[in-house]
Amino acid sequence: MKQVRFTMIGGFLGAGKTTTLARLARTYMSRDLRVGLVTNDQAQDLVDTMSLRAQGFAVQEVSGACFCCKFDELIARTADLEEAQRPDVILAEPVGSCTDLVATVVQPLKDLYPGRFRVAPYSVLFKPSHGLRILRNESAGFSPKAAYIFRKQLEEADAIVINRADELRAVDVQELKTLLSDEFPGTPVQLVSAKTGTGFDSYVELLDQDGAFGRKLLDIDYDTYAEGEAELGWLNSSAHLTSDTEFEIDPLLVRVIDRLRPVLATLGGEVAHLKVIGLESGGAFGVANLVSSATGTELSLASISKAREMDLIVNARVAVDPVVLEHEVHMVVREICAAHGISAEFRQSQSLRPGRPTPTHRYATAR
Ligand SMILES: Nc1nc2c(ncn2[C@@H]2O[C@H](COP(=O)(O)OP(=O)(O)OP(=O)(O)O)[C@@H](O)[C@H]2O)c(=O)[nH]1
Ligand SMILES: [Mg+2]
Repeated sequence: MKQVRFTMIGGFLGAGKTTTLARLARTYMSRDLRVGLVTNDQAQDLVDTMSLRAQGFAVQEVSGACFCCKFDELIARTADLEEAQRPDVILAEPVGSCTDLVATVVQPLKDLYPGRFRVAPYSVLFKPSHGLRILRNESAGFSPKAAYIFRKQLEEADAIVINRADELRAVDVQELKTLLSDEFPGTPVQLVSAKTGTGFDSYVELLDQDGAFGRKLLDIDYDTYAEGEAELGWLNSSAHLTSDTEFEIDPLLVRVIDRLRPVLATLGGEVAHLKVIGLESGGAFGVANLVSSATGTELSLASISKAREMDLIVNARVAVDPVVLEHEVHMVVREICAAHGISAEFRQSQSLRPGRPTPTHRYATAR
């Protein structure tokens, strides 16, 4: 097997990892490189996998736990990609509530598979909506334990990549750069927009570097980490929608998020990321997102299509009881569908709080 560049892109829930993976994949493909992607989640029915596949990429997924706890499955899924796609580059997206990835994924990859993978610098995307408040030591809507995870993710990064340059004011960028260099001195900070591509030339250059990367091992308290993760209610639900008359896909997706926003606000649970994909049998698809309680609904990928039959998948990561989350999501989807003469049949639903991470490997010293 040829040696594959393994590039993992970290960052908190909703930071822009999937958008970044898609942009990087297109960049590498335009250089005639073959690319495979690996997604990861605590449960099945991943919006990210479906959205990336619908965009035409070769994607494998590890579901049921994070890469660190399912390391062997990560290796098996990359082997599937290697066999089928012969990729030059594998881009991997870990779960956004996961940290300690250098000790549990990067180091084992380097140590156990030196001939198979050439591991890229580990970059972590910075999510401004929650991150600015966390770095200012203000409440971001989560408990201090979730903020602890957010900080640990940045601490182990070879480079911190501030995302959403298209939205940030110059004054916020300046403040963020100051806060980041005070708290993580010596860590390079870049500014990008995964949406527009701003800053990606330098980002790709950074990811192409080889050297003493992936060596920042954390001193981390797994109790705090586990409790911070378990604060989040996790829901992956899929429904099949049918209607006698055609309905527009995109407004329906936006309506689901718009309606859930006040419902979740009433419950007092901060939204980490709420995403919904509509997949029509002919291949049309759209994605709508909400990345915090303080921001607005985004139609990140528009289908500009109508459907009579469609799969609707909701992935929600919100600081509320997962049973309540499931109930509210199902109610909202049913209500909206009923109002438009659409019948909605829920086929699969998993609601949970992430369990305590028990990594397959954990390196205490860097190789
Ligand atoms: N304005 C703007 N929006 C962005 C940018 N990058 C990502 N987004 C939006 O942010 C939302 C979340 O992006 P994703 O790429 O799904 O984030 P993620 O980190 O993969 O999220 P999880 O997989 O849930 O952890 C989507 O609505 C994206 O369109 C950006 O640079 N600018
Ligand atoms: Mg994602």
